[in-house]
Amino acid sequence: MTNFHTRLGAEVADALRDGHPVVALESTIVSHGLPRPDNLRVAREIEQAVRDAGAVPATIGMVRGELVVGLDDAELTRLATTDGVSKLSVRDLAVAAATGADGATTVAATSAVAAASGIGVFATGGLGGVHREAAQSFDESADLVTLARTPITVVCAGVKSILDVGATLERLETLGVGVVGYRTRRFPGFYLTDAGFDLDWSVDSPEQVADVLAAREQQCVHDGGLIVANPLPVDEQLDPALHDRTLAEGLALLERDGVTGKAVTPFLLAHFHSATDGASLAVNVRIILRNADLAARIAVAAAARRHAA
Ligand code: PSU
Ligand code: MN
Repeated sequence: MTNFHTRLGAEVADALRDGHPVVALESTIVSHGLPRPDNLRVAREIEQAVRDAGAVPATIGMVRGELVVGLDDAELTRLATTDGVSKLSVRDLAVAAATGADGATTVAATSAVAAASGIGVFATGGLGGVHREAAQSFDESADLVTLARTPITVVCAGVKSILDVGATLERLETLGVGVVGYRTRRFPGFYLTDAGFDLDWSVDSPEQVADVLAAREQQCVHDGGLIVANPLPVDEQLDPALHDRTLAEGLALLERDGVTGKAVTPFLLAHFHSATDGASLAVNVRIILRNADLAARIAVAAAARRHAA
């Protein structure tokens, strides 16, 4: 009989047992969000950024039906370089396992698997959210509802600027997902430093985020997710004029080609990467590396707090 239990990578298993800091990383960014061949190099750099800040990386994905927390380099390479890797949200995990699929986990699936494995901090680029035209298409990422019921801290540069950011913030409020800016009271727009919306809260240090997590745990009231929104410095963002032009083109192409559902996000990201001659790719990589570093420092602060308690 096939065993469908999640497998922890050896290093991740040791770290979790010993209470050392661990940071979850998603694989959809690698398989569907970044172009080959850069994607594999970047996947390794993200893991290195986590290590450099003192935590153990746990990239999550599915290999031949086995759900793995802490992919090894061969497994990471497989998801980054082979065709036919599925984009897996939470609802897909069991079906993909039973059918022996290779799959990459989205923010939603990565959050759920990480939390179920005892990992509290997760780094990604930008969250999914409410798509433009969602009033007609109903296209809202499962990232939002999953974060409403999953106790995980997600470090990200806001939600992808291809989305309806205002509507996404409203949905996060309704769903009870915490949102704090990291050293800012403006919500970042992924490629852009500022998406044009105020935030109620900002935190100043990894230690302060660790305090938030401890408070939440001790209060036992809110068991949903916390978004730590970490904006790019203004001089590192994508040129806003180039951004707006590229987005308008991408949205027109989406309509022309009739792209819908889970293909929308990868389609728009790929359009950005090709239409900006790699400028958006460089920005995307910067975003992820910065978030991996901050997430690791939060995990380190949270582990130190637990040990002191
Ligand atoms: N952020 C990135 N690149 C990505 C994604 C996020 O910088 O590729 C992925 C994440 O896995 C996220 C998914 O969960 O896009 C959202 O897809 P959808 O809109 O179909 O839910
Ligand atoms: Mn969608």
